[in-house]
Amino acid sequence: MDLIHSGKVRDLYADGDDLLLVASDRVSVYDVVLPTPVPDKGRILTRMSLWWFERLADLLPNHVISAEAVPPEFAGRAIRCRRLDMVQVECVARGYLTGSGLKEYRRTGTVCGIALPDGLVDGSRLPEPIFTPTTKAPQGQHDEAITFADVVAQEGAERAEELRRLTLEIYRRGSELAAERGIIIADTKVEFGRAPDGTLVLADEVLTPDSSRFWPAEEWEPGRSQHAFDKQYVRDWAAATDWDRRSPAPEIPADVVEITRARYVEAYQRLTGLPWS
Ligand code: Q0Q
Repeated sequence: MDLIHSGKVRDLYADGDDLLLVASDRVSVYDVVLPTPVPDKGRILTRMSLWWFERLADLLPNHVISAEAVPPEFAGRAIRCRRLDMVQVECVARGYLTGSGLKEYRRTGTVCGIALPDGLVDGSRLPEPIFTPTTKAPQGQHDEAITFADVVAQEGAERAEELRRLTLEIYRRGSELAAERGIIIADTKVEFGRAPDGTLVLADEVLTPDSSRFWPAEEWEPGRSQHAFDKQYVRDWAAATDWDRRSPAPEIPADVVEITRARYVEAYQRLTGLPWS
């Protein structure tokens, strides 16, 4: 088993012809990995991805081979998956305006070349969800927003249209189900690969708090930055310290770790309706 990609909170191993996508208990805020793990985070997000893969299987195939056939040390927080030819586009859908999209909107009135109404603020709900793709920047660099025309130039019109359609449909299904359970999924990033026959396959993780912005619906208030369902307690704690937000970060206090773990458990239970065990 060889480590072929190491991300901030996930690792990818080659195991024969297959891959192992392993989720850690690490948490990253302000793009810095914190030194204190949040117990069960990797298992909770892995199980959340698997739950979504099942619910999206009628829409498109996914890369999951097995969630059980993984090394014991990764039990419950790894997925054995098919090795795919990954599409070199970060496929993002946004239902709300914040983060890099808000910055671009404030400069240009558009996001990825899509004109938006005047007067939108941080956290505004968009008239309808939009496809806002980015490049896949190398580790440590920021992904660059690109237009749909750029995706067409890179992938061809038919494939670009399919990427947009599937990304928006995945977001629509996820955000509608989450909203019924009191969670706003403001935006999400999905990754696709191509199977040997050219079919698009849903890969990576899907509709998790690491690949998406999860906001508690009851606290939504456009005009200010929204509270992240999962990371807000860590962010609030960090803001109350003198940490300069650069690595290395200080250890997270035990009570903040426990609250954060409980938020991941609550997100899982509210979304899936299943008890976390
Ligand atoms: C693949 N990644 C993500 C990543 C750093 C994971 C490559 N089925 C696949 C997948 C998947 N999933 C990948 N490649 C080929 N086939 C996933 C972005 C990056 C750590 C973990 N990179």
